[in-house]
Amino acid sequence: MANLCSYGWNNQWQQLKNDLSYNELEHGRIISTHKTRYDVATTEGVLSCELTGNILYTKEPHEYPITGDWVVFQRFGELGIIIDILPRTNALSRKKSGTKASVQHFAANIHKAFIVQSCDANFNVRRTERFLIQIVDSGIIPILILTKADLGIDIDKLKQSLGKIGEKTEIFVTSIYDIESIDRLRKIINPAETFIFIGSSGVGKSSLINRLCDHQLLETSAISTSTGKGKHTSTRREIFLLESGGVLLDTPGVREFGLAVDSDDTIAETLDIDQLMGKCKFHDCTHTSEPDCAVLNAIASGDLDVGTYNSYLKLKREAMHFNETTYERRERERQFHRMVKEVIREKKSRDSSV
Ligand SMILES: Nc1nc2c(ncn2[C@@H]2O[C@H](COP(=O)(O)OP(=O)(O)OP(=O)(O)O)[C@@H](O)[C@H]2O)c(=O)[nH]1
Ligand SMILES: [Mg+2]
Ligand SMILES: [Zn+2]
Repeated sequence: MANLCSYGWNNQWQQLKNDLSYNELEHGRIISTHKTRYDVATTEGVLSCELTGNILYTKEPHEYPITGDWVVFQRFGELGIIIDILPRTNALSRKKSGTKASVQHFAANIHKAFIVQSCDANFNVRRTERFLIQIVDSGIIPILILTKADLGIDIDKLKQSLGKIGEKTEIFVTSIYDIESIDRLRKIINPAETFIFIGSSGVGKSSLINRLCDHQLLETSAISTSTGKGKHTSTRREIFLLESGGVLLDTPGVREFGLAVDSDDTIAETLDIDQLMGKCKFHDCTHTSEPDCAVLNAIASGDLDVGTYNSYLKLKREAMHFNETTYERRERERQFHRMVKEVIREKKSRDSSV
């Protein structure tokens, strides 16, 4: 019987489960999601689960379980039915690509996020900022990892180019060919904490996880009753366990981000220009053309990097656009619900007058 504490189950989760009166149900953690099926780590290995009709018909698809969620389920032979999702401590989200802005959550209940970039052409300060803002805004602690240090690139120069964000965030330099660099990283992965690896395709996220896992649980998903073939399928695992107890997430959702933040405060704070902003002459200064703008003055005097400033304007525009479209969508939904209620009311009054 596997101990779910290694997946991060603890007294707080147990308490939450009790408070919601789910004592009769089993619990488990989502280790990967498929279209209509979820692989759940349970006390008896990985169980293939589906959603109860209640979730399917009362929740929106963006409220369905995601990797990292703790769920309660009922077992029916080789299949589980997910009854509910325990309230998340946090979730990482991104803006769904396409014209309409809508948030897509892709990983839940995370303590720390590793922003992974390789020491080659992939390294990009602006991308680092984008990842950093989304992570901080989600209430997750960020850590920077520079991989492929063996490629012979000037690491100090790379670190310098990160400017203020490099000073504020812990940075690890790794190579899969340098065991000590992996050991240093392993030391900060605490037992029972959940870590997510974020970064573009090819930067070495999976390679790092492979090196960090001294021991990997080999499990196969349950026999598929939905296809009736009774065949073992291998699990596309997105959660990995370290022997020391750390839980590592490697999900495909993390490769590109569209900014999905509610206010631009996190953007200014992360880019370290929030204090400057407080010194502008006008309290509603847009920092673009106003006289006595502390931000523009700092650029002129060389105290603020113009690249950081441009990044701030761009990300702020993106966040603003995201919020407008989210607002419009919510408004449309509200109007639709109002209309439905009206129709029901009219029908009821017609029925009662017959
Ligand atoms: N030289 C060098 N190559 C590395 C290192 N780490 C990973 N690689 C190589 O980089 C390539 C991509 O590594 P992956 O671990 O698959 O990258 P990933 O970030 O998981 O990519 P996706 O799963 O597509 O998001 C592979 O060919 C690795 O062998 C490293 O430290 N040094
Ligand atoms: Mg990978
Ligand atoms: Zn200003």
